[in-house]
Formats: sequence, structure tokens, C-alpha cells
Amino acid sequence: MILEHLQDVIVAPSTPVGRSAIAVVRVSGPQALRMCDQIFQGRKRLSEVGGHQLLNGFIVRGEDVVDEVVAAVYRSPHSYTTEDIVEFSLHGNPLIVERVTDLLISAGARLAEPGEFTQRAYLHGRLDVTQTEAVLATIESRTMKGVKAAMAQLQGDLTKELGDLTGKVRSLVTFIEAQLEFPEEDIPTSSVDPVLEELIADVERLEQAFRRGRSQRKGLTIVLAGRPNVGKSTLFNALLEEERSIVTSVPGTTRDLLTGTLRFPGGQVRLFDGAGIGIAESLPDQIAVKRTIGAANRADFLVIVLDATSGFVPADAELLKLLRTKPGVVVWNKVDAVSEIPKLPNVAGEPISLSALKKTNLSRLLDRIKEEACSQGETFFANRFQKERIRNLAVYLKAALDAQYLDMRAKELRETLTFVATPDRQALNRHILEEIFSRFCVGK
Ligand SMILES: Nc1nc2c(ncn2[C@@H]2O[C@H](COP(=O)(O)OP(=O)(O)OP(=O)(O)O)[C@@H](O)[C@H]2O)c(=O)[nH]1
Ligand SMILES: [Mg+2]
Repeated sequence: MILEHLQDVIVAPSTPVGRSAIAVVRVSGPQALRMCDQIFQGRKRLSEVGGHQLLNGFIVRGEDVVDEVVAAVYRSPHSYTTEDIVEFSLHGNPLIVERVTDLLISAGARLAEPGEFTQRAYLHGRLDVTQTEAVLATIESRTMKGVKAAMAQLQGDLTKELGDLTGKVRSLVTFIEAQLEFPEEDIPTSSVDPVLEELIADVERLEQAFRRGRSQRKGLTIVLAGRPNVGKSTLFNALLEEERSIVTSVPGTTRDLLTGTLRFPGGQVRLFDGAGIGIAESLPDQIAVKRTIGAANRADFLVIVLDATSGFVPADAELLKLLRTKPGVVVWNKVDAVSEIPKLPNVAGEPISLSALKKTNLSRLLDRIKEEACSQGETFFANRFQKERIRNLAVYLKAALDAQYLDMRAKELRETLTFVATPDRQALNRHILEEIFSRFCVGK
């Protein structure tokens, strides 16, 4: 990927290859209009018209007419890339698209790299990185809600939120430093507690909005976690209404991590079934258990499956610890085979009792999952740097809240500022930028 060469005129088809009513070929760069004039014949020359104009005309090669087209002209800086742009709407035949692209290359343009138009918008300062990724998210989103959230991001909502947060932390630091100027007065550390608590709540709200964003774009990841033989695979199959995972009465049946999709209006879930978490003797079993634990750690939400026929055992207590750091729900499975549902010690939230085998009470679990995947509220897409920054932010703000003295609080908060205030541009190195842009399609 080329990050410089902004003087080049770039060209690429912006619509998918195939037959269609219309196909678009896009050209951008400082000499784009003059270059297009070499192959376009219309009432006026493209380099003579103002921005935001449509011109009917022909693409010609010497004496030959290649196609009748509409050329849309955008003048710098009022265009997607901020450069001069021409978008030719052609008849949607791949042969014509190829011919027109080739003609422009012969006239001196260069074929654009994937995402290079968006990259130029970024390099010219029209989009920040968050917005750049939002462009990608808008194209990739699989639900309309996802598209809506991506549009909000494109309009800079998260960038603004982070800016507001930075402002609040900065005023708090200034306030504390002013207090420290007068050491003779004994100012209690708790005087800034409410402000800090509010900031922490702000950060948590953002984190929640990210999770919603992921649910809407890629689907929320949910892992069924439990000891071997508790009925995870039976439950996985029942939820997906498909015999996907092998079920036997032998503990250790599942080894590979299986995944299936649950779709709801307004959200989707990628459900995972893996090996039971417990003591594994053989090497393959150990690897399988590690995989499930890895998936559970990465998941957005957990379904902890317990076996009602064996009651609550010490190994289950270990599993419940997973819920300290992420949301989830506890399920008592196999309730068809017991007369009384076992008790669950000190866990937040009511467990759901069901039978995966008899398919009873499954709807309660499905409703809970749906609630998580389609929860209403604001949504953000965050790139990994923003997510990282927000996470660090939470850690430092909590450390500031725990700090005993005001000067220690000020120190933690100043550190906090380095996480929120770093502009994207500085945080990103060339390699990372290339990685982002390479995920785009050609022509965007
Ligand atoms: N009575 C009853 N048996 C069940 C229920 N769900 C699963 N079982 C049985 O429990 C045994 C284990 O089921 P699996 O679904 O393979 O359990 P698992 O948790 O995936 O097991 P591993 O893959 O070995 O970790 C099978 O014999 C199932 O028929 C249930 O709701 N009620
Ligand atoms: Mg299984």
C-alpha cells in the first residue's frame, strides 16, 4: 500500500464486477479533470465546469465510442477525497468498465489500491481514523441498526464523546491542582469522589455502547461454558434447531470449537460450543479445554451451564468466577431428571432452569440472549485503539478513585489524560494504517 504519492491520479471501479444497470468508475487526484477530458466528449470539457455538476457525454478512444455516460464532477476541496473527482456512470457491463479504466490508465492515472480514496480523505484531514473505520463498517454492516450506528460514527460522535471526556478529566486535574496550591487547608480526598464516579460511569456507558455496536455489526459472541457432560452440545443444537454438535453420554465428547448463528430482528449472535472445562488427561483434551477457555475470555457474554442432576459442585464455583468480569447467565440444565432444582450460592441474577433434551424453557434463555444482542441504546463503533484507550481510561480512573491523597489522584488523572488526549493520528503508525486500509475494497 502506498501512503504517499498524493500527486498521482487514481482510478478504480467503485461498483462490484458483474452485469448491472449502471457501473461507476471513479477518478481522483490533482489532474483528474484534465486527464478525464482526454477520453470524454460532451457539451463542455470537464475541466471547465464547476463542482457538483453532471455532464452527459461519450467515452471515446480515437474515433471509437466506447460508451454513453454521465460524468459527475466534484471540485477540490468539496469531494470525498478533498481532491478533484470525476465519477463516470457507465452501462453496467464489466467489459466497458475494464475498457474505461484501461483508457484512464493509458491517459496517466494509476489503479487505486484498496481503500485508497478513503485513505486520501484521511491524509487530507477530512476523516479521522474512527470515521475511516466507520466508512468500512457502513459497507460491512449486516443489520440496518449497524448501518445507523456506523453513520453516527462517521459523523464523529465517538470522537466528540472522547473529546468531552478529555475536557472533564482536564478540568478535574486543574481543580485538584488548584486545591494543592493551598496546602494549609485540609481538603478531603473525597471532595472529588462524585466527579470521578460520574466519569467512571461515562466510560462504562461507552464500553456498553461498543458492545452493542459489535453485536449489530458482527454479532455478539456467546460461549456455552460448563463442565464436561452437562449438556452444552445438546443445548447448542436445541438453540440452533439443528443437530450440529455431537452428543453422547461420554464426558469429553466435544473437542473442536463449533459456532452457529442466531439471528434476531436488530441483532445477531455467534454461539460457540466447545470442550467441557475440567481436568483434562490427554494432550488433545488439554488443548481443547484451553480453546474453550480462550473463547470464553474473548466472548461478549457467557452462558454458564450447570447440571441439575449433579447439583452444585466446587468446579462450578470456578466457572462462576468468569462472571465477575463479563456479563452472562447461569443455566440449570437437565431439570427434567430432578424433582427439585438445586440451590445456587451467591450469584447475581436468577438462574434459568431448563431441559435442553426435552426443549423445555428454552425460550427463557433465548429471550435473555435476545435482550443482550438487541439491547436498545446508543451505539458506537470503536477501533481497537479507542477500545484500548477507553479500557485504560477505566483502569486509571478507578485507580484515581482508590488513591489516598489528592496529589496521587492528580498524578493518576494526568496519566489518564495521556490515554484520552492522544489524537488518533499520533497513536497510529504506518503499519497499522496500512492494515486498516487493506480491509477496504478497491474503489472506496
Ligand atoms: N435428562 C437430560 N439429559 C440431558 C439433557 N441435556 C443433555 N443431556 C444428556 O447429557 C449427556 C451429555 O450431553 P452433551 O450435550 O454431549 O454434553 P456436553 O456438555 O456437550 O458434553 P462434553 O462435550 O463432553 O463436554 C447426553 O447423554 C445427553 O443426552 C437434559 O436436558 N436432560
Ligand atoms: Mg459437547
